[in-house]
Amino acid sequence: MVHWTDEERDTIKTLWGKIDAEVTGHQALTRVLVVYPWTQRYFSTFGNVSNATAIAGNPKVRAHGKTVLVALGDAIKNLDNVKATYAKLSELHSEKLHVDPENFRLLGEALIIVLAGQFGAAFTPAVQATWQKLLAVVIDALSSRYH
Ligand code: HEG
Repeated sequence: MVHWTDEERDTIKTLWGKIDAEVTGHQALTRVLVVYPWTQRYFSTFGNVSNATAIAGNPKVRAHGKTVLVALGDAIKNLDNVKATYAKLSELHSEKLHVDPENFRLLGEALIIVLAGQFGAAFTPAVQATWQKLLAVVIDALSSRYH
């Protein structure tokens, strides 16, 4: 089981308290779709996601970015139990949505870049390290029901 120090818990919760789920989720998902264009195929029901301008202005991308960040908040509320928290969500991505789990890693990297941009110097190497650990745990949990 993952061990979290008090400092790590504090680092995660402090930054989370400053994050706007809609803005940050939208920015992160937009980056995934623009930087890794093959991911666009998962969102064929979202209308036009074929170029950077369309993606940035697509209300479904915005709404889904928020959904993803709200789900990240569920992990943050359940740091000692992320795998169980995400069991159903992992099953959904595996069995219904057929999302290649490599894409979870891409979203994590996009989110780190967005947070670095938003928080600048406050997103220190130590803060980044803790958030990378959080995302590794999230990615592992979301990948757990793939077989
Ligand atoms: Mg996924 C649906 C969370 C990465 C593609 N994603 C969802 C839903 C949640 C979620 C909460 C709604 C589930 C429901 O309707 O019950 N997604 C989630 C997290 C992460 C993630 C927490 C990573 C941290 N998702 C992800 C990635 C892709 C993807 C990287 C594809 C590149 N998700 C995806 C699609 C749907 C969801 C296609 C269905 C969207 C829809 O039809 O509205």
